[in-house]
Amino acid sequence: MFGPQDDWELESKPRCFVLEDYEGAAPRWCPGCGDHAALGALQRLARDEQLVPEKTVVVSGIGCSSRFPHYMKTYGFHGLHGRPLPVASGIRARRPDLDIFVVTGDGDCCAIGTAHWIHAIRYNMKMTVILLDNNIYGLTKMQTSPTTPKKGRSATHPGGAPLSPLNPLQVTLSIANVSFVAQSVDWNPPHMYATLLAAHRHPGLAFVRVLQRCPHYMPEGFSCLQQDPSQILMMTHSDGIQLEDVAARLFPNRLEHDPTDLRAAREVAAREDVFPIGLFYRNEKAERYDLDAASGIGMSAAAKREAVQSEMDQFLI
Ligand SMILES: Cc1ncc(C[n+]2csc(CCOP(=O)(O)OP(=O)(O)O)c2C)c(N)n1
Ligand code: SF4
Ligand SMILES: [Mg+2]
Repeated sequence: MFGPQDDWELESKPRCFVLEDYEGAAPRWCPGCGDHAALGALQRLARDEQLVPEKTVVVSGIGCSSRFPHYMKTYGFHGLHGRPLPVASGIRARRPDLDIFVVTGDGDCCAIGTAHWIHAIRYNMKMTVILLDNNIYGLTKMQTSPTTPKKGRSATHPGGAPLSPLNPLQVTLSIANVSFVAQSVDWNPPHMYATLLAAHRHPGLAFVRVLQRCPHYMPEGFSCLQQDPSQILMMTHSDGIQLEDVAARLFPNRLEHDPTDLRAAREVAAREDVFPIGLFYRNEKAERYDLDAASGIGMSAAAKREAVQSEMDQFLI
């Protein structure tokens, strides 16, 4: 006899995801590029949080760092330069069930994408935003970016960048309704992982800047920080980024910082004598535009169509 029988039952087995379930195409970044470490951290996070691959989406703009979606075996959107945040916001507005990660670069986010960055922070829709900041435009071969240090040489400023850099942390912490800001470094995977995990669990837009090495165009980029870890100031707090002792001891220079204190967060972010890492600020009660969008305006699709039609009828000639 053919066809389904009445007594058939479909039992779906619980799924268990392993690292390979998140591994997409083989990365084509240069050897030693910090993007490799960030990719590994995100894949481990996905595995440890058991994110369902078909319910996870990685959105990016354009740049070396923005190649991320190709290397994650999840849904992805490798979009337009500077526009990952509006794309991710659109996805979030209609799909509250998805885990959304945005990967962007210092050019993508802090130059061409600046307006979107500011408004996305204020809208505070749930997503994890990872800014891979290598202080340069990598993909287009070494132009000055907004975060290139003053006097740093580049293809556009061979004599050295004439202006002081923009500080993405200070900018983000000054935007209305900001709800989560943290910083980490690609060369300490446990810290980067713990930071991304805290970001992913945050109920709102979590902004994480990762200092990312670009050995191809910025070979000395962050070498002073790697050689002398005392130049890094690790923020600690019982509500901050939790790190095991074995990883934490690499950062002897510490500061107890309460992540609910926005004014103190801004002061730490402005420091130029050290590079602060850890959680600057977290406010789980900040307003969220995606919750508003999900509840809609209380009208059915048919009622909306009718209302639009009656508005349009006013212009009939
Ligand atoms: C509208 C538009 N303008 C310019 C470009 C050229 N462009 C592509 S990537 C890029 C800079 C990328 O720098 P960043 O975001 O720092 O990424 P990285 O390569 O350093 O990871 C630029 C200017 C483009 N693709 N589209
Ligand atoms: S150019 Fe720099 S940022 Fe781009 S892949 Fe190579 S090392 Fe990474
Ligand atoms: Mg860059």
